[in-house]
Amino acid sequence: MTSTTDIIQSIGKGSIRAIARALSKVENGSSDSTDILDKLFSRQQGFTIGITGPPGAGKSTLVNRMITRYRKTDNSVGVIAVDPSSPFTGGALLGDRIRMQSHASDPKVFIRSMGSRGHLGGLSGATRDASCVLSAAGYSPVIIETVGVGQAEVEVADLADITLLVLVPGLGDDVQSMKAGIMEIGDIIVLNKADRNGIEQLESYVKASLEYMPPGLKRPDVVRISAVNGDGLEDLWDAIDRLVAAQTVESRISHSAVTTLSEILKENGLLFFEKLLEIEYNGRKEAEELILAGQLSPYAIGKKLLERAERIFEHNGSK
Ligand SMILES: Nc1nc2c(ncn2[C@@H]2O[C@H](COP(=O)(O)OP(=O)(O)OP(=O)(O)O)[C@@H](O)[C@H]2O)c(=O)[nH]1
Ligand SMILES: [Mg+2]
Repeated sequence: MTSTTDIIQSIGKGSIRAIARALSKVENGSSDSTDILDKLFSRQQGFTIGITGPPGAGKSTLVNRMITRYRKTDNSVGVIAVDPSSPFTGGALLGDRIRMQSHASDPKVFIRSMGSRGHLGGLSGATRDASCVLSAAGYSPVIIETVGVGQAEVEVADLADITLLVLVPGLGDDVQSMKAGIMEIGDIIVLNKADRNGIEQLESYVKASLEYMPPGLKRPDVVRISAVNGDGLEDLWDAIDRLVAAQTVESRISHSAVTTLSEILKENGLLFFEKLLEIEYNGRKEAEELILAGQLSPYAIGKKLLERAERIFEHNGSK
């Protein structure tokens, strides 16, 4: 199994090996990954659920519950475990922790840990592409678990069709210090560990914070659960189902088309200008040295590269 066509055909037949192969290719940004994604993009049928929140909030425990829930209706479930803190080991720990749980031997559950590796678009680009592969392979939902509350998580929110922000009692300063905007990344704010003390305070705090959301933005649902003992999960599933029902395959694809195109423009732009940098200055390192030596500013270099690009377009007869 080597050619893109073979891989695409095998994915169509549900070959786990082909899916794993395609995932490695997109994760590493290998040269044929674009062709694979090109063929798969419009085949995406399912929906994606992003789950984010601080370390230890119970995200994986919730993912496990969610897998059980969707397996009851015979959905195939994909899970991408993202760990922004380890770009090279690819969040292996995270994935292992999930894997150890009850679904590891179920052939209709595909769990993958994700690192940014060679992908031009970094971790979020790699996650976006992996999610495209799994969704086109028939997994629905594709669940994306990301640790933390920062830029990487906002990017996940942008990527997923539905986003859950998981908070827990006792975060104290962590929650207090979260940027106000963080509350806006979740379609649903899940208050987990409701079996613990402090859940009341957390709920009051979260609801009070939501009062300050800018007008016009949709207020997220707030649902209390205990992922460990199962309390509140039915309410959470209802909240998710309502959001899913408000979307269509077309609305999801069109959202994905807009965000993916915009990221690909950035990624390609970077490639293009890195090449020009190579031509004009022997690459990024030498350009940086010129800047550090005080000979050129980054602005002068940027301007020079744009001028160079314009000359190329003129030479090729731009429209
Ligand atoms: N008391 C209680 N503990 C819970 C609940 N949900 C999860 N836990 C526990 O919290 C700990 C962390 O759970 P995980 O599911 O690994 O949390 P996570 O958010 O995936 O953690 P990272 O991936 O490391 O960020 C485990 O010991 C869970 O058993 C809950 O509802 N109540
Ligand atoms: Mg986890």
